[in-house]
Amino acid sequence: MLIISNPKNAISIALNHGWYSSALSIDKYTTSETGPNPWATGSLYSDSGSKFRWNLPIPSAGPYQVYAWWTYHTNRSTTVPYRVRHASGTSTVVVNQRNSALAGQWISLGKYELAASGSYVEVSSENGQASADAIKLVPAESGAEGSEVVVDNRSAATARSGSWYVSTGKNPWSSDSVYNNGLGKFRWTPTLTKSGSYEVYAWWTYHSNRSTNVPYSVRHAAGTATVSVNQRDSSKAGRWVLLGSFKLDPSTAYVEVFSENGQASADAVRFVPMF
Ligand SMILES: [Ca+2]
Repeated sequence: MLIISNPKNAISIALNHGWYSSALSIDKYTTSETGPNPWATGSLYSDSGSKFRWNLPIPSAGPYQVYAWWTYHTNRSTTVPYRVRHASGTSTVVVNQRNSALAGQWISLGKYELAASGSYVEVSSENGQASADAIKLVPAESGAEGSEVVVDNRSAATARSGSWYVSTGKNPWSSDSVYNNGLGKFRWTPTLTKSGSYEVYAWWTYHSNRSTNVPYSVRHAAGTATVSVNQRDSSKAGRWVLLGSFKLDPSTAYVEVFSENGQASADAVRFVPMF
């Protein structure tokens, strides 16, 4: 895993492979003195109309999970575009940097095939104030140790009871999400290669009819844990929300969501190995 930090930090940090490089261009981004929890020692921000680019020196072409870290401020834009230049073009991922719950941590921008040269990530303040802090790349060869696993509602590795309908909720993971107004449950079963501790995240979509008390249950190595979430809070929808860290056994692990307390959205779940 390599981590490329912003030039303010000067030192870029490499984990695991002892490899590092630094980021390149700054354009009208200034130091954010107040943004809490920067990666390393500081972050940058721009109020409008500027881009910040991290050039990605890729050790070898292939699939990578790309993550961004930014800092929170009340003036941040709620629609900050990150653009990922990958082997087959450029993809834009829009994030809400005014949501303090998402700042100061690694947020996935997705998985991309990256070429050995010319790959970059760019953040833009074209929609208002944007923070530029750090980018992390994790090689994502299938089954490689350290790879995260995402199971979407459209995956074959799901099961359901009750009536689940395609939702109009915005920002689904992948193509769509489903919801249930009656009694039902929806299960995602990951293909994990190794027992160990995983961070388990859920992604759902917002609708004003969603329940404020939607239970997810995580089947872990020692039993089942239930975590209830508020799916009527639009600031928590359309993104990864951490349900917790659990020791998972590949032969038993799954996540379920229940509509027993009112309308529930089922979209995707994500397992990030902590080893
Ligand atoms: Ca989905």
